[in-house]
Amino acid sequence: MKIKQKLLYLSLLLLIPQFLRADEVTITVKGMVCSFCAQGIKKTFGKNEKVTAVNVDLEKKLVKVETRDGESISDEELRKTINDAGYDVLEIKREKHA
Ligand SMILES: [Cu+2]
Repeated sequence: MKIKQKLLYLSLLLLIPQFLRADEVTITVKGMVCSFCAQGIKKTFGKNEKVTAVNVDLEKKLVKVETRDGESISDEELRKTINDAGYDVLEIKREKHA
């Protein structure tokens, strides 16, 4: 391989994970106490086309939201979604995953 090609190949390898990265956010929700609450929150997030998965842990009051590859969801947007569903956000934890 020529040096130029090598460099191009290398930079592509470095760039790809950036594009494929998605958000994985865990939200602690105040007032979410039963499966109806959980369904309501899931439904509200379901309207967001960036969101690919919503999982609820009722016991721990956690809502875990995952986005499409290359998409991210802001704290503000998360708060708004939870508020629209009728609940309050206590905490937002996020991790990027490939
Ligand atoms: Cu409820």
